Formats: sequence, C-alpha cells, structure tokens
Amino acid sequence: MDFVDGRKRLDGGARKAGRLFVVSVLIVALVFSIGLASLFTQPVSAAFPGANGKIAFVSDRDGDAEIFVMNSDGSGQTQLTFNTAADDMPAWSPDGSKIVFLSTRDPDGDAEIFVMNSDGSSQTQLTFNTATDVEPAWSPDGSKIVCSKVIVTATGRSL
Ligand SMILES: [Ca+2]
Ligand SMILES: [Ca+2]
Repeated sequence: MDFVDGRKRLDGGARKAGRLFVVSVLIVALVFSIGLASLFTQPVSAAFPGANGKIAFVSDRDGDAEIFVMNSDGSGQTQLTFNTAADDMPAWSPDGSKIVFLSTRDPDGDAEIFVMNSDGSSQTQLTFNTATDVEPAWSPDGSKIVCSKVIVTATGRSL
C-alpha cells in the first residue's frame, strides 16, 4: 500500500475487493427492492389473447373482481361483469366468441363456472354445487370446458 498526495493508494487486489464489495451491495439492494415491491403487488388474472386478439383480464377497480377485455395495446378496455361478487379466471374459447370464468355470485357464495359471449352478453351459470369450482379451460375444439373443483374436507382441502 502506497501513499500518494497524503491519500492511501490501494493495490490492485484491494481495488478488486472494493469493487466486488460495491457490486455485491448493489445486487443485494436490487434483490431486496424487488422482494419489497412484490410484497405490495397482488397477482392478477389474465388470459392469453383470444382468436379476436383481445385480452381478457380481472380488475377490482370498481371495488371487487370483475372481468374486462382490452385490445393487445391496452386500448378499448371494456368491463363485462357488474356485480359485487368475485368474477375471476377468464379464458377465451378457441374461436374467441366466448369467455368462461368463475364467479361467486351464486347465492351459496362458492365459486361456480359461468360462460358469456365476448361482449359480456348471455352470462350463463354452468356448475351448481357447494364446491369451489376454479381454473376453467376450453378443450382445443371448444366443445368442452374443464375446471378444477376444490372440496373442503374435515382434514383440509383437496382438488
Ligand atoms: Ca364482480
Ligand atoms: Ca361451486
């Protein structure tokens, strides 16, 4: 270690260690800030664009979860469901003409599977049971809909 102009001059090893320390601190700060940010964001539900190019998504901007559609550039956001229950997990039919989704609007309050036209018209309930029906999806030819059913047992939940 030398002294130049009264200041300590670090040798090459010490400078590398110093740089490594600074880079490490920056990486830790970055990871921490990403983790902190994720604490304050909630996951959102959205579907791959339908055959019509539109994206179906869920927003609680009116106070509870509702289904919306928009163009792939974010324009033309249109609300399709209007109620105080949770409407979630939209999925486009293969031809883009319908959206299947879950809703808790049933008087029992548990999730049921519904289907509607792409403009929100003709909302029709498809399941009627006391289980939680979730994650609806279409068969490739659009002729069938599959969903998961959460059944609460005395020992816990099972799908
Ligand atoms: Ca709703
Ligand atoms: Ca149900």
